[in-house]
Amino acid sequence: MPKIKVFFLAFIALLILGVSQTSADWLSIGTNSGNYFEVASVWPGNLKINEIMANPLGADSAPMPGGEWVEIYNMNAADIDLTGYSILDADSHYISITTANTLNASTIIPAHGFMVVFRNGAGGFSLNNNGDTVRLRDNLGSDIDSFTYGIATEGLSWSKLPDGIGIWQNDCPETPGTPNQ
Ligand SMILES: [Ca+2]
Ligand SMILES: [Ca+2]
Repeated sequence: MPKIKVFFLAFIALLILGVSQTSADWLSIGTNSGNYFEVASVWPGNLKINEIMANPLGADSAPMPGGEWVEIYNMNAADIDLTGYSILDADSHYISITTANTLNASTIIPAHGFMVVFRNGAGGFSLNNNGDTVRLRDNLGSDIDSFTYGIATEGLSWSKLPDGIGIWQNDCPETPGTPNQ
């Protein structure tokens, strides 16, 4: 067999091994489906800051369900546990995502679903009403999404339209835990 052919076959073999290795890595992330393409869509980058209530009616530091909050949208086809994730403001003050400050008292964000994280009276963390940066940090300390907004009108949201993939718009009706409008 000519050398070039041997190298070519070796290359193809490596390619196949590489693909199956990648497939195994995705599978190790874990979903209830063996479908490669569905599994491959599960990654933290598919978690998006989706709506920001920086200037709520009433006190901005009020306990939930009042006060400031941030909605996250999960573009993955699988539930993800956000234990250890946090929301940060421009000053790097942060709130950790726990069962005590989420809308449904759960750290699990459903597949193609929402999670609302409330400031819930937290001290240092605050979303300025005349502009701020919101960041979503994962459990390994990496910022996986961020958005810098401008003026926040009282009682109205900064929202991504459509959810997850859309353009940010201000002065939207608040829709905590439901599709943006
Ligand atoms: Ca505020
Ligand atoms: Ca919403």
